Amino acid sequence: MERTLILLKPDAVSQKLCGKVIARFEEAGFTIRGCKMTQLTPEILAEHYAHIAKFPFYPDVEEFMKSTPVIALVLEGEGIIEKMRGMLGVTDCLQAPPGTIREQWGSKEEGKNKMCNIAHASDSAEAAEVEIKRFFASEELFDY
Ligand code: FUP
Repeated sequence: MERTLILLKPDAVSQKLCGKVIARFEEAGFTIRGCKMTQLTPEILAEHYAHIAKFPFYPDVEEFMKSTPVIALVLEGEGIIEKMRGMLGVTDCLQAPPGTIREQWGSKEEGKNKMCNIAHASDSAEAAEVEIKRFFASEELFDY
């Protein structure tokens, strides 16, 4: 069993799409191990997005990701990291395949199409371990 860290981004929260997105995860058979709403800060974003901090679009990403609280989830399932990235589609919502979450609900507006893409998901098992620890204390994760 594998775990991944999901962030439902401000575009999902403000468009009231969180329930629909979480329903897709549950329909796929994934188990919710942790769930919270949290306001991201510049400090946690600088950690989470260290790999893009050098790019000129980073200030826009920071501003967007702070614009409303986000919903953080830890989900579990067999091969969930690959399956989840398949369900979301690629970063650019204009390139995301039909039927994916980003194609269905992400922004198709030029300049927002790579940023307002509904959800973050960990891109490897190593990243998931670090990201889960970043957002959840051990007592906030549940085996049941
Ligand atoms: P992803 O793994 O799909 O979240 O994508 P990345 O780690 O490559 O990108 C991190 C964040 O930067 C995403 F929220 C989208 C944003 N981004 C842009 O805004 N513009 C770009 O050209 C690339 C990424």
